[in-house]
Amino acid sequence: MPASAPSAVSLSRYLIEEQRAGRISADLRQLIAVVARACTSISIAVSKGALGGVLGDAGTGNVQGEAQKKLDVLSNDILLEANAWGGHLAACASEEMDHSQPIPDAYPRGGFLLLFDPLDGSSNIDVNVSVGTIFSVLRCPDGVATPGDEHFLQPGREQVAAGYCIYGPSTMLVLTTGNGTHAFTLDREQGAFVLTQRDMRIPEETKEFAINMSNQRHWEAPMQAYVTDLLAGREGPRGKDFNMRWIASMVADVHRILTRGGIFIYPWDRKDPGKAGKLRLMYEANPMGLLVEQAGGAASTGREDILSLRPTQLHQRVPVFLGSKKEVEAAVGYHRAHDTAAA
Ligand code: AHM
Ligand code: MG
Repeated sequence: MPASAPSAVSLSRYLIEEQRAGRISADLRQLIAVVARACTSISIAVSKGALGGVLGDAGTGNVQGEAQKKLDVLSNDILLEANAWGGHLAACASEEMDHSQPIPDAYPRGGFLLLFDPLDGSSNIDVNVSVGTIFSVLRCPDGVATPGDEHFLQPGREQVAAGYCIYGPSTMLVLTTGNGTHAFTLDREQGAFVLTQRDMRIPEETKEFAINMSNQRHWEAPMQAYVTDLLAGREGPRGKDFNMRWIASMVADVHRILTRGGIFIYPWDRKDPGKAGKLRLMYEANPMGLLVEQAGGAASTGREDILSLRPTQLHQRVPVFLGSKKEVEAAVGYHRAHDTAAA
């Protein structure tokens, strides 16, 4: 290595420098370090595949009525156990648990609330496609000794940190503490995350969209109109050809968008009209929304900014449009035009 080459910046060093600059507290730094360690353990379990005996269904269901995979349950346990005793957290909530759990009485409670989807995209585990962990950190309201679900119901703008860890060909942690979105790659030999992309930026414009097209017939009118125009390509009103990608693993689709731009959409549909969408606000849309906004992109329900929504339930679902800013604005424009004409 030439003498002038900068030495690698580990996640620990990055976090300490953020703390020294007064942008994060020591407690938040330690909390993120614990989450990153738990993600390293999940990465090891995921990468063992069939050899680890962890593939397949756990034979249980979660609060959303979805079958749990063994790795969903294992990842949830790893995150809970790692975060129980550090003293930085007051409570945890997870896609895999009906209600939030306060830190057990045996341990000191800290000032933060942690939400996570321990293994997002878990239907992809058995086919060896990238999956990931998504997390969001909120402050525990002052004076609350034993937090309950209601204390988690804060708008996404209140997040003090958000991130995901993607278990793909390499394991990467993508993190924001409100000062840009940064990517760290796991050095498996050293067991440490190394900063590999500072300040990720999503191009404002894109020619790539991500959506599960098989739901098309269930979408509402403005979604039909928007996607019809994307598919019309160069000859249509958008005047350019679009490409489509759908991994069915939000972490992998969002990682692609943070890397090269695009729009990710999971809209409301009529398949299950009682549900506001498929994805969950508190531990999927909000953390991804903050990461994307911090990288210069946008996150919307099609009608409102995701990060401004006032949550009403821990496991609330929400339509999601996120990624390249101008493309999200275009999709929002179709909804606005439709709603105005209908008014
Ligand atoms: P999960 O949290 O139960 O894994 O579900 C969320 C996943 C996302 O990762 C992905 O974007 C979406 O579900 C895929 O849904 P579909 O199978 O309808 O395409
Ligand atoms: Mg999930």
